Amino acid sequence: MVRPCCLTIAGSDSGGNAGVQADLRTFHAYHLHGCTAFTALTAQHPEAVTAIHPLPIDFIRAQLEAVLDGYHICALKTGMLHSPQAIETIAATLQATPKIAKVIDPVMVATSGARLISHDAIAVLKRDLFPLATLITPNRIEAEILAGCAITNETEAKDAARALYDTYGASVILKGGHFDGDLAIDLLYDGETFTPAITPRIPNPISTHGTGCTFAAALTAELALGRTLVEAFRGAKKHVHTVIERAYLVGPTYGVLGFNDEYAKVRRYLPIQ
Ligand code: PXL
Repeated sequence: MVRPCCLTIAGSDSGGNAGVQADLRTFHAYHLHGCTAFTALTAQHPEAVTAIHPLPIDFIRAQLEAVLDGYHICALKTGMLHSPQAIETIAATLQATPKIAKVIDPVMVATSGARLISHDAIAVLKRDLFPLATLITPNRIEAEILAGCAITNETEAKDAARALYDTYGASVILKGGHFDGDLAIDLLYDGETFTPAITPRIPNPISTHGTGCTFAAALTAELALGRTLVEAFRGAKKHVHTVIERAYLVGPTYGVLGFNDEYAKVRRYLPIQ
């Protein structure tokens, strides 16, 4: 039996909280193998990104070509994509992979406030990559930039999700982690139905750095396991809640998201098509 694999196309976080490091940890929590295509290396800890080293475009392409052929990749995610040229190359390569579910996490700004994508790259993200997406996962700030409108309440959140779906034909999960309040409310729109997923906000968590990457990676793992969008949404939301709850210290003040092995027991691998 060949098991499904996941692929992450994203940046490296030297602190091991976010980026490819968070993605691989998440795939492993689901007992899935993860392939990687690094777009950039970052030097950082939870409070600052101190350097960014974009990888050569040819090398990004080479990584993708190396893994897309021989591994049974059922779902992929993208994270920090950085430059317009990187996005163009990734989109051109992914054109030929219609069977792979694609979670596009439009990463723009790190938790510390550092910009992880250039201004002109956002236009290319919309033009080239969003049309290939199964699912787009902006947080509120990213959704405001992408949809070009303010999101301050549920009606505006629904309008933005609908506008993104109508423009790009991809389902949208609008993450509510950046709203104030006692509840962390995320909203899935699949073109027909709005599905909320709600968890209580965890007070004073030891760490939340990397939750966006972890959520998108959990969605990718769930889709690789053949789950529906709604199942994947609920599963990934629960996963993120649990890893925040289980966050632990890895330095005097820095923490990292914890482990959630719950899904490891559930093995529902699909046969190769
Ligand atoms: O959380 C977004 C993100 C994605 N990818 C990398 C990052 C960050 C945030 O810091 O460093 C590499």
